[in-house]
Amino acid sequence: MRISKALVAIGLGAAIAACSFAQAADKIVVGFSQIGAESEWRTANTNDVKAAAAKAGIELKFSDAQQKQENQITAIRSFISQKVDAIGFVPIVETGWDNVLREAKRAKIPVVIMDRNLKADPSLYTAKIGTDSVEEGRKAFRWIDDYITKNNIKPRNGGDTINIVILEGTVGASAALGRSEGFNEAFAASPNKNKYKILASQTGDFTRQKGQEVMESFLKSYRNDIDVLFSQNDDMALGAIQAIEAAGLKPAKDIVIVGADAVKGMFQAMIDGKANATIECNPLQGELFFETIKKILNNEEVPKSVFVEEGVYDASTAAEVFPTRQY
Ligand code: GYE
Repeated sequence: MRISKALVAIGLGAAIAACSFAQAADKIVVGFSQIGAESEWRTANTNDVKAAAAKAGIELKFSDAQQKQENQITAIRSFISQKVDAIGFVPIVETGWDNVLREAKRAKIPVVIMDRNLKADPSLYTAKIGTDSVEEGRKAFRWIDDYITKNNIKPRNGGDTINIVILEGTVGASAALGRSEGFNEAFAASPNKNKYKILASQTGDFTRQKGQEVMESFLKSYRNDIDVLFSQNDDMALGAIQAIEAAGLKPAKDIVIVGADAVKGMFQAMIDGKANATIECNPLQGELFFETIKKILNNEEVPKSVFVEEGVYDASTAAEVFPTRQY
């Protein structure tokens, strides 16, 4: 009698232990390496990933690389040694990922790329979720061409060409390379191509501070010649607006300003009459990212590459659209 009671107790205890162990083991663990916090867009992306992980019941190991590829590689290696169920990361630049991806593959840990694109053998990652930066670049040039043509805007310096300056994103980042590629492609394809000239194009590293500094230097050389600014993200455009005002010029009037991302700060600038348009880049990728990971871990098929949806917004609708913006 005594023995059997003890056995029951042991059995129960073991069952409870097994159950809580199984529960812990059931929770999917995902390691995620983010680039950093260089822009309003990036902050929205990070917040979205964290919220989506919580909503999906996923344990997220989040690592901030402070804008350094080597920190991302270190983080990914540490996720591999912790034997996480899946790894996600935003490639800060396109190249240099092969070795660490091979290590993840050898450890049989699926990798899902988020936001930016990379150049690596497709067998080294399972899926990619992101934004179509080439298309964003095309949209930017087309918007400018349309606006200049419809409003019959003439070169400020009385010359023959509408002069454009470009603030590029982080050197080597797909979001910068793609936006340049799409912009140049649409430029070359435009029937109005002879009307435009790119005066200067330089990186502002996707930050407000650098955007301001580089715009200051553009204005030093070409104060009276610049007609259009295409900034490859909104943060750099917001920095540039400060430089333009400091130089005694009127943003959005003397210089047409087009950004990319469609963050709230840029909507505010459009409402204030200081910016003209922004090409949307959607940071809300978390839900799809974790859904994809769950499918992969369930051995379901997932598309190799998915682009999230994106629009274009300009000053004419900014005030109306602003309250609906999520980031
Ligand atoms: O445009 C920029 C950010 O990779 C698409 O990175 C993203 C870009 C975005 O810092 O603001």
